[in-house]
Amino acid sequence: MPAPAPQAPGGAAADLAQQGPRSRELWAEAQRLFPGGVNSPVRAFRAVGAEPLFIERGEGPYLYDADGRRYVDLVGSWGPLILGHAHPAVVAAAKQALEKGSSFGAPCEYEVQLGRRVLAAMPAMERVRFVSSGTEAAMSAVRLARAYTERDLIVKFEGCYHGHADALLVAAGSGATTLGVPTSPGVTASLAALTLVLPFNDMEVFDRVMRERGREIAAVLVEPVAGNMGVVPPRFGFLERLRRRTEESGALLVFDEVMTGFRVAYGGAQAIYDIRPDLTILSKILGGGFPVGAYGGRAEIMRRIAPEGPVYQAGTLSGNPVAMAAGAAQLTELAKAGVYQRLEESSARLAEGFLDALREAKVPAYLARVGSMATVFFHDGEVSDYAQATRSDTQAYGRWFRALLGRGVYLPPSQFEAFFVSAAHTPAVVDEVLAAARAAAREVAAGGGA
Ligand code: KE4
Repeated sequence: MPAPAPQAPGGAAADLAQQGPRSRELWAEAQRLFPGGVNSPVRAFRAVGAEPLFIERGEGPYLYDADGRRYVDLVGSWGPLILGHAHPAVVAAAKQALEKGSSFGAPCEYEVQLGRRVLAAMPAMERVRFVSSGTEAAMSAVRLARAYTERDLIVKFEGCYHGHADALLVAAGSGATTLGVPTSPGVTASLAALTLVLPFNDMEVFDRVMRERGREIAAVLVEPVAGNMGVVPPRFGFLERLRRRTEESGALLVFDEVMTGFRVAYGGAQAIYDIRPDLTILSKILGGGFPVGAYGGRAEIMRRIAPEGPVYQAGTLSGNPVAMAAGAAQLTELAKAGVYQRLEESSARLAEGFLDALREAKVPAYLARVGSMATVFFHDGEVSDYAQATRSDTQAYGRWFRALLGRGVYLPPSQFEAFFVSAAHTPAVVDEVLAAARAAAREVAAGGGA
């Protein structure tokens, strides 16, 4: 186990939650270079009353910031690092590919190696197309669904996030909710009017809309386990209802498994809930930490995609050899026996330990978890939809975030995100986190927090 980085003098909680000198220096320059100083909004830590740490390297379950301080990472780059940072098999595969060239803009064997693994993992995907991000995959799937059904309307659910394509940035979760702009300026009213936003987990409303407008609907998009309002699992029967009503109406059911794919099970949420979607969107774990997205589904639908069909979609770095090699190596490791069992055990212990610590400190909290993705909501009682999620105490979450960061544990900087446990989070690492959590919970209860 790597030696712990030098803690702040006296190990005072507050110090590790503050930027060190090198992060401070880089942050000053970054704010002169990038909007808000970042290249993706949620990283700016605005929702948690702190300033971001610049990360220099990751190793297994740990992140090391630019000042050499060590943190247990529960973000995992927002999901991709399910094996932990710099896993030897992933690094070796990426290095080997890179030494033969970084990009060819031509078919390569690595694409076949990753494509083969994706179709074997998710039988509902008979054809797949690789792209470079989850956003690109989602926007392409929407275009394909509209072309295939010759309909315009799409349905999404409040609090679900499918990337930042205009058609989908309506009542979105993740950073859009975190920053309070669920429907972004710049998305034209005419385009937003083609996106119907329904309450997640509400079958009555869904039934009514499908009865009234089902024949106009091209696709129903859903995160089968919502992760972008915090983790909100589907109510019993909800996904089956989406499947049934879309089949009845001729709309396509599109599972956005960017977060859940290879996370909640090797076969994704569609495996654990036993639903065959018409199209699936993937990213994150698929790329082993490199920019990879994918969309795929029934062959008769996917045949509409150029050059086989008329629906245009293209990408210079789609199927990039280095990214494909890293993704294939990560999936190869994940397919080995026992990986998901160990992930389940460590995730259950860590999440329950968080909840016990907060209960002991008499802080109202609700835990939602599916496999190794989870959220602690600072909410008194169940959270099963967006309205409940957004009634959480985000100030308390900020105190929890800062109190844990100050003790060397790096949580997602938003109440409306999932935290992720990796295969590198051994029992000893989980113990480290839970020791910090017990102290942090007392700090939250006292209304403190650095
Ligand atoms: P990207 O375009 O960020 O690769 O993927 C968009 C996306 C699509 N679908 C789901 C279910 C997703 O969770 C995401 C992206 N997730 C966020 C975090 N929840 C990415 C973090 C960020 O925006 O910086």
